[in-house]
Amino acid sequence: MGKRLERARQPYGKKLKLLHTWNGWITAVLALTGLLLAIGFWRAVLGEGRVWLKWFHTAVGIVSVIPIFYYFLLAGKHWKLLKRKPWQRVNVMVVLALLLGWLISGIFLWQYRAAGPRIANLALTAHDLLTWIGLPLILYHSIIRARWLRDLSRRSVKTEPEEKDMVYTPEPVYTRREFIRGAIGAVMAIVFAPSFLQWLNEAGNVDSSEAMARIFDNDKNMLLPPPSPSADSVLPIGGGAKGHFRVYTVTAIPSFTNENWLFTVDGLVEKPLRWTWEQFVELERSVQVSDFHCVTGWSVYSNTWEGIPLKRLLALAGVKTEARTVKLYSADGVYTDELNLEQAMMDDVMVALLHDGRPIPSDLGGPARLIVPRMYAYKSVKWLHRIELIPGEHIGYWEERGYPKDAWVSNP
Ligand SMILES: Nc1nc2c(c(=O)[nH]1)N[C@H]1C(S)=C(S)[C@@H](COP(=O)(O)O)O[C@H]1N2
Ligand SMILES: [Mo]
Repeated sequence: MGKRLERARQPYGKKLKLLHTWNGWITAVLALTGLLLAIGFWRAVLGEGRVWLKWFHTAVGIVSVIPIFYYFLLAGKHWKLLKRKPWQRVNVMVVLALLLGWLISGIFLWQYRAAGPRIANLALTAHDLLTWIGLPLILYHSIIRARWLRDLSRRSVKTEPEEKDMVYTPEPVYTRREFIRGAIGAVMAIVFAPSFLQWLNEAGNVDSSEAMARIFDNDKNMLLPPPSPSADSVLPIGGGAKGHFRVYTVTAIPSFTNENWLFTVDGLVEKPLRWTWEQFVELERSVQVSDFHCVTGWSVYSNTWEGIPLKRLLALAGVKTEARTVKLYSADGVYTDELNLEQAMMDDVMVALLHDGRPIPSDLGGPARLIVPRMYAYKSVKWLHRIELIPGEHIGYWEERGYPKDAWVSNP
């Protein structure tokens, strides 16, 4: 009887151990890459590498379905072995719930277009929340796990009968191991708390004036005179933006002065145009309210943008009939994107100078950035300084690196 049980349990113990090792490594890779993607500091360091890291993170996430699936299969059997260890049961439950939560929210983030921005926003919030809460728990779990897994594999090669094997040996109330666990928990809290607070701040619908005051500190531009907001912008008519911009860039954040900033419209136009900052702020501006969606799952709603509609600039320059594409250049010297003429003529495509009544700061693409409300934000070129009309096609920076050429937000 004992022999048979032993034989039956041995492969199971081995399998579970192997699964744990695999799952541990996969979770570690996902956690590491996920943290690099989520923390603004690392995003800035990564630049272009961010998008490759995102694909890698997504691919590993998809592969992780296999061990998670097996985990659930084995969890049932495993359950009996933990009969007298309620905390380890809780532990296993929490880990399974976390893995499932990450998996489901991750699938929505991966399929962000089908999901639409609202669901992608929720999925990103859940994914981040699970990370900030779950990662410390998972690390804590891996310490406990190491212990019972050791016990388990020892048990499965023992020859004693099961009853004796399962005897519960009480431990001192406060063991050295528990002390170590507690200490590690405290260190984790210290490491994660600042990031968690930052995330809370970004995810919450921060009061816009406060948010802008904070963002305003990030303005390294020194362009004079500042654009003075119109009455609609000061209000602002959108009621203040809801959400928080995550700063994206593929270069160091550029900054400008009146000396090194110029805005040009050239290529296939009747009349090439060129403005200094002093001239550019004199152009007539409009105000519009629109939402802003990034493909990574975050949005900022009800932005009041003030700027010059792109179609007005194109009309001033006079587009030649051979022109097919409007190529957009960032003054960072690297980032470009494009719109076809029909898209560029949409009323709400704007070269924006102000957001909620304040000059757009340098980290968010100021002094002038494009806004294409009906498309994902990778079309909204930051530090826009040149518009060229070209006869052929152009493939934008992110499109060249795997983003879809069709950037329409289908169900905002
Ligand atoms: N020059 C430049 N423009 C850019 C990008 C960039 O990296 N460089 N990122 C794009 C992407 S993917 C998004 S989501 C938005 C982000 O705008 P924000 O950094 O102001 O939040 O800018 C877009 N425009
Ligand atoms: Mo984006």
